[in-house]
Amino acid sequence: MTNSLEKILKRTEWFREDRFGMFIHWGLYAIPGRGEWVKTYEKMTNEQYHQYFEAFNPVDYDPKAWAKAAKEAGMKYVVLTAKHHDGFCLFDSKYTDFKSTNTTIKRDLIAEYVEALREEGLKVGLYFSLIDWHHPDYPKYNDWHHPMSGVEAYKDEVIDFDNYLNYMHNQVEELVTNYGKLDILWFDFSYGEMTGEKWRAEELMAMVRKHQPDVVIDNRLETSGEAFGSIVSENPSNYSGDFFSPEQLLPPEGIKNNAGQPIPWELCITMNNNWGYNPMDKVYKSSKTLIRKLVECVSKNGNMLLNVGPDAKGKMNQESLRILSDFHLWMTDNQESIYGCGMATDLAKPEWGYYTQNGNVLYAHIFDQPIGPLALPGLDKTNIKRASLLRDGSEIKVSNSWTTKAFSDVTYLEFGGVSHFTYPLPDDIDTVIKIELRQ
Ligand code: FHN
Repeated sequence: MTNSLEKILKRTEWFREDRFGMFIHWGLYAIPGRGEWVKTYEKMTNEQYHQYFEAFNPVDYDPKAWAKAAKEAGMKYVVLTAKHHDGFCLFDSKYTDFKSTNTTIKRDLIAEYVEALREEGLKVGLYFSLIDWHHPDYPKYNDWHHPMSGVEAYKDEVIDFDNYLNYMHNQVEELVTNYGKLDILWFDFSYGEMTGEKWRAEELMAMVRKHQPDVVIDNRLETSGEAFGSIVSENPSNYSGDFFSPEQLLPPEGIKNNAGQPIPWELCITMNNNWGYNPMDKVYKSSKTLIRKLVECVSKNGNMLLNVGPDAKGKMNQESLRILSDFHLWMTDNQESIYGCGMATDLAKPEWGYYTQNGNVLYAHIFDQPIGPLALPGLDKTNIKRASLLRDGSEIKVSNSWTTKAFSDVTYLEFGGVSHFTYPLPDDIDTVIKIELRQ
């Protein structure tokens, strides 16, 4: 088995078309409601954390509703935490009792989730934590992420890490064999010496590729959101992953490998500041900000994976649903400027917003209100076949205003009947002009 940019681009063809997905962080940590790292932040033992296993009974769990919400918002794929760092499995693993089928709800929540996604025609993604704070053979005392890090009782503990890796590999094999075709496998995360072959990543990837040859994988068998890994090298490893996965930070420009070739990447981002449910975290980004970040990602040849953290009952909260509804409104009018689009490689970023492009069609995403006509620096007006407001198809004229005469080498567009008048942008979030080019 070998890897290459060619194979990466082939696997990610649909991924680079779809551009927009939903991340879902959900598990026992929704009960304390203080984020998915609560076990570590509050240094809970397995016994102390077990109270949430006992209490877990998401009576409102309805993956069909989740799938509909994602589809309505214009998302094309969903990635759900099958197991997060706390080690609790939303799936019926035969290798542990710490799973949803042993709780009050007694259901394989992943089985229902993958079925619901497929019913809505959405691509199926599973997140799987390489880290496991529940398993007895995972490092504790010297591991700076573990809840029992630095706890004297674990200082001289002897663990069998290979036994943990067998457990971890076996669970990955359950996920890649028991739930049908998977489109994304989102491993999380490598750190310090815990990377690559420390996970027996070659063996893991050989198994994954045997069962799911086309599944798209992130780069976190080698790193986490803070570094590229070998995906940018001339010879990506077999476990380089198929996309770079920056987290809560938008790359300043598109991502390229060391040979200057664009590589796939996906920004994962929260709506507030927590991945897992946290009702006290009311700091939600505006829909306007999040929609504009999706545009920015696509303008830089990237995807955006927008997170929702459902509550202990299994419901998405009102703040999240409101943002998804705003995405629905904007994507309904403008999805053509997102799906299948990427960077406008022949044009510099305009001062008023961003370009996205798909073949001979350029999309001007106008964030800032122009005064009078809008300048399109670098765009040859003779190359414009037609310009229109994407959402309703109405004509947008190439300007012939007297105010633009001094800049005759610059292409301007005008929005209203009087060419030098200033008209309010039709869409305060992002006014999208479709510009059909002659070549
Ligand atoms: O530790 C996790 C965190 O809880 C969350 O799952 C994010 C999502 O990308 N990944 C890790 C932090 O990088």
